[in-house]
Amino acid sequence: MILTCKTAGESHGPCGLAIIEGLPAGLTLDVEFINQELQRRQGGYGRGGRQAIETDRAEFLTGVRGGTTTGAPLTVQVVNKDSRLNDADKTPPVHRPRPGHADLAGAVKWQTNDCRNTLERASARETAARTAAGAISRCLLRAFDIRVFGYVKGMLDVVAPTHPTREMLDELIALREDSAVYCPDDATCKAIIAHIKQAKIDKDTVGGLCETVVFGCPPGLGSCASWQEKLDAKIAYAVMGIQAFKAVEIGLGSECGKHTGSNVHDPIQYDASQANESHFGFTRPRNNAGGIEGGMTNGMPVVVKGTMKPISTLLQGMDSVDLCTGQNERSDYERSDVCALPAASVVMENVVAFEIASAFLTSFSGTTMDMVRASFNAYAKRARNIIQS
Ligand code: EPS
Repeated sequence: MILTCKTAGESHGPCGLAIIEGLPAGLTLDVEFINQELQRRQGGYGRGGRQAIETDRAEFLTGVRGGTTTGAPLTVQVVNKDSRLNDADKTPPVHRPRPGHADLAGAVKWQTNDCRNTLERASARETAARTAAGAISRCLLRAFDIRVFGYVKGMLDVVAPTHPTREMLDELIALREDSAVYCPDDATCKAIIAHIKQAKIDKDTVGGLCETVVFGCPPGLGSCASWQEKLDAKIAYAVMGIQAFKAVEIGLGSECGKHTGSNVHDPIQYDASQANESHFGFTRPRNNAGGIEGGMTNGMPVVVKGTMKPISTLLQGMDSVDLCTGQNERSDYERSDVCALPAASVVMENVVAFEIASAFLTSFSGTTMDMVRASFNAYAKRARNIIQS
């Protein structure tokens, strides 16, 4: 069965839910880790008042018994403390759509001049459920030594000179934990904080750039056999599905078009002494492909960049139209964040992880973790014998 996730819930409804299908039985969930990811998603400099109200925790409603998956559909719930959707006084109608938000298109789509229903579902609050689902999938990845690292890479005129490696991973995680904006590079971190402060003063907002790197994927996850199975396409779909993301790049990304083939493609090397590594001995001196060729992992780290636009709720408002009168008005303001880029880096890390886990279980399927492991081990053994030395 293919690993899938559906989410439900409104920003100010009772809860967010993720329903995950396709996890094998016998996967032990690290609930502390899952909750840590939820907590990180709530944080980061630039957040607004909502996060002081919420304490996001994963509550397992179905598919888990004694901390271990049963193989049945898993439902995880994240409760909203600021639940007031059915109190009309506390969730007033929104008639002046915010440029950049789903407000206007949703009002037309659902044939109403009140943007409330649209914004409640379009809200980035939904990413709490998706982060929980991603963190759950990472419990599976970690059982196969696949590690995922996400961080804030840049904003406006600054880009961190950070290029994560497996060897640096623990140090990078520690640096990221020390950073108010989840950026392991101190100078970039300071510049980003200054930008967020200025945006707040200007009653404006800022977005930026996130990067996620996945270490330890065996070659062959995803497939070139059909375009729907291409892992880069699936990752792009998932990352573009994060609220406010406007661009996704794998490896060199759009820079590819600025260089010739010999400078873009990564030479192939083989080292039999490294056949027991996750890449089975196939290495590259560089990683412009971002670890994916032909829609499949090639044994190098998977490197994904995502760009988030500035939050569309501006304290200063923007030119808009009142949907009741048709008159030009400033857009409505709802309590919001000046910048949710650090949170978005956590969401991105976890949605990328989910796609990797899905591709992994497609290659190595099994109803139990033991069967998945046996399938993976058999594959790894054969892959190590491709070159008969
Ligand atoms: C959001 C508006 C704010 C954000 C929210 C996304 O919520 P509120 O209107 O309740 O202050 O805080 O993000 C979250 C609640 C979250 O947990 O990430 C929006 O309009 O998208």
